[in-house]
Amino acid sequence: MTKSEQANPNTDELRILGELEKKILWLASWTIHNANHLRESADGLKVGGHQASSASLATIMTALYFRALRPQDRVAVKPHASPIYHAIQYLFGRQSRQKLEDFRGYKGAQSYPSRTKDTDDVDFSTGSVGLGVAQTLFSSLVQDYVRAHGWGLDQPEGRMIALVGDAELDEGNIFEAILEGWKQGLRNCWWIIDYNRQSLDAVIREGLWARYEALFQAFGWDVVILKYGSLLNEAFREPGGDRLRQWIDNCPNQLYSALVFQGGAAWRRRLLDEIGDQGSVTRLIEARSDDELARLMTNLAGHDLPSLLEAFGKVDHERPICFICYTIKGFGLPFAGHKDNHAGLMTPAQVESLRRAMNVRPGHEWDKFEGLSIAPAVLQTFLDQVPFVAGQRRHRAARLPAPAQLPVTIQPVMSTQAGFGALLNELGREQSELADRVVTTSPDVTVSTNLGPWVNRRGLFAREKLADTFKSERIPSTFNWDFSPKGQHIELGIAEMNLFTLLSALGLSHAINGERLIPIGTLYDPFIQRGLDALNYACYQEARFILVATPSGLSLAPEGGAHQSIATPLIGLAQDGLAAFEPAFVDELAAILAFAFDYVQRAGESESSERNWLRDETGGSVYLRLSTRPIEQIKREMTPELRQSIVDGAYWLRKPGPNCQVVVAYTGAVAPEAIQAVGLMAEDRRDVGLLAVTSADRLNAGWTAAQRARERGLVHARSHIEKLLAEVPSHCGIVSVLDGHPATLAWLGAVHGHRVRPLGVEHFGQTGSIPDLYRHYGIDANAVVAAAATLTPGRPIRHLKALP
Ligand SMILES: Cc1ncc(C[n+]2csc(CCOP(=O)(O)OP(=O)(O)O)c2C)c(N)n1
Ligand SMILES: [Mg+2]
Repeated sequence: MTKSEQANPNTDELRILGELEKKILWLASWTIHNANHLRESADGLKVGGHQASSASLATIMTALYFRALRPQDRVAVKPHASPIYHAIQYLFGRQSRQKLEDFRGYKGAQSYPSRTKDTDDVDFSTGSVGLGVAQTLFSSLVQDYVRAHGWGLDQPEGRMIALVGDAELDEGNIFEAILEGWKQGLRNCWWIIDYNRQSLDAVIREGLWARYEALFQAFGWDVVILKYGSLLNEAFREPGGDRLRQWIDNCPNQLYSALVFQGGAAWRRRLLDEIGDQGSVTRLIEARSDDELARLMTNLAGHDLPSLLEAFGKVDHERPICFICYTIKGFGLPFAGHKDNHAGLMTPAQVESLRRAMNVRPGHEWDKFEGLSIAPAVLQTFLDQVPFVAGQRRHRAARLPAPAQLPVTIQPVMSTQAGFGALLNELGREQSELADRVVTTSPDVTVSTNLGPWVNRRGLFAREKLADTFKSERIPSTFNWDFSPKGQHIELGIAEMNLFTLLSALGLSHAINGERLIPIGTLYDPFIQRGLDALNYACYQEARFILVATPSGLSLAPEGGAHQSIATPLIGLAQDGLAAFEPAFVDELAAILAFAFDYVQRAGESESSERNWLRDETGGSVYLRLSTRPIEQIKREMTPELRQSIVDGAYWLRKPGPNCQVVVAYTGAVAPEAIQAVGLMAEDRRDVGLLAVTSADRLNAGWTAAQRARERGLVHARSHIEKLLAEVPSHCGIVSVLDGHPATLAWLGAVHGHRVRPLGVEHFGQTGSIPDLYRHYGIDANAVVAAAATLTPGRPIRHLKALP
């Protein structure tokens, strides 16, 4: 086929596409109606369905999926176009009728396209608006990264495409992404804006398209505005057409929407009122019936297959493109254009009339080609030859061998953050496949999170080489800031949302590009909250990465009060798909990082492992909460048993005796305070135990899973924490302590019914030295001893100083 044949389909093909467009609109409407009908009769609840949002994209998605897309392209579909997406996949034979019947129900097709929960080949999940859009941009960058390293060159380059709601563009993360895309030389990315001028609540501001146009152009994107369809363009060429065009161009969004809703007679009245005395334009209007006039006036390019196919087909470059497609929310449905249509559902009578208009007989609603004017065999042959479904779309990549132990030189006094820098430095020195596949990234905190030594060894990534001028000018500097296509660090601007979205894209490379990467992202712990929705999104898509957050808690004392993080350990505990660790010592960190390199690559389907009742075969992402506080390291041999316990979440640093009265359970940087407190109590409380908790998250997850297993009849299921606490006598009290919210460890008492006094941080903001702050917030050795004295009866603990 020549370029122009590709761009312009013949009339037969256009007819087929028109029929398919009708069919997906019907199937999506029926899916929503049917699901609601079933729900309503069962429990009286309606579930919404976003028919209007879906219909808005029906033509664009017809043009894309049935013609313009190639198997290597990846698409983030606007959340509310999910019914249209599933209908398309149903026609391709990749979605079952059962799942459509169960739309929005248990195990049915998902309300919003889901990469993990849907079974019909969703490329990127969407739902929280703005995130899927940015994901496509970062996926383009990751594709470039992979290819620049010489991997995946046997695969064709794909386009990363987002179908974007116009109100979705209010989300700030989109603009953060655009800026980053410009810095990184974005290519092969299309954003197709469904410019229906409606959001959830209302009709949007006038003239937004012009702001979008200027904005995208400013960041190096091509902008293609698709406003009028072929019918309107033809009418504009008729006598009086200019006047009609002027009228539409000036028509406010609200009025246009209202007339769309009201239909042909209202269009005629309004047009004749406003421009009817102007000669030839009157004839242009009068020459059309009400229906024809309504068809003409709603013939926007976003609902005009020839315009869309031409625009998509003629792209012959890799620059990023923003298509602004004028559409009508609810196009083809009775509530088209109505400003309240977002959650609108069709009444049974409206569904009946749509059924009649679509020639669908009762009982044949799910028949693929029911009511279409083209022979089923012809339609099926066409569908079988659609380019999009002609190739493999999901890839797999082999697992890289990860060593059980990572080399590192441990200084006598060291912070976990320094340990992390040293571990990566050693990794960067080695030649191994794993080290070559590691890609680090950081939002302008590369140096302050200790990635500097690694970056010095492995370089920064850019598609074009860029030398460090300080180096070429021979100005001494600790860091070598050379960019090259072989570099392994992607330096980002400060926006944390971009960090998480990039991690999401890097962490899906094995499935999208067929090339495995081991992404490591660093940031300051408190800023996890800045990007939390994007982190959650990355986990929901099952992207795999290692997140290193440092400094954290009060222990960053000199950095100031505003940056103290309290809630992040609870995020670590609660976030699905993310195993959170907070080691105190560098040898623990080495064991955890080695585990993480393997864990992020796992993809087993099996249930909890019987050893610790965690989802260890399934794998996931990893969050390391680290500290800048240098603490005295323990000289010890790392045995396989100790390594396993560290990874499972806890071990006895001092095992309690049979008469134990107090256990101190600590996490992270407060280890010296916990150790000191145990020493201070030793004379006045018997057999004091010291439990090092390296992962409250994994302990808690294992405990929960083991309980559930027992409730299912597996009476011997025991989790790691249950085994650790099994020998602790029931009269013993537990004082838990961490530089984070006390609830992180408070649940330990529920495991075997021990009383717990959880210490931690509930307020923040005070500056000071670490001793000042630990005393102020009550997580120093004195606070631990005071808690133990109150919790456990016995003689006064002599070393307890008066608390200030
Ligand atoms: C982060 C986030 N905030 C709010 C919502 C709720 N919400 C869903 S759709 C929508 C408006 C969408 O408007 P637009 O993007 O123009 O799509 P349309 O409905 O016009 O198809 C809102 C506010 C959401 N899904 N995600
Ligand atoms: Mg909209």
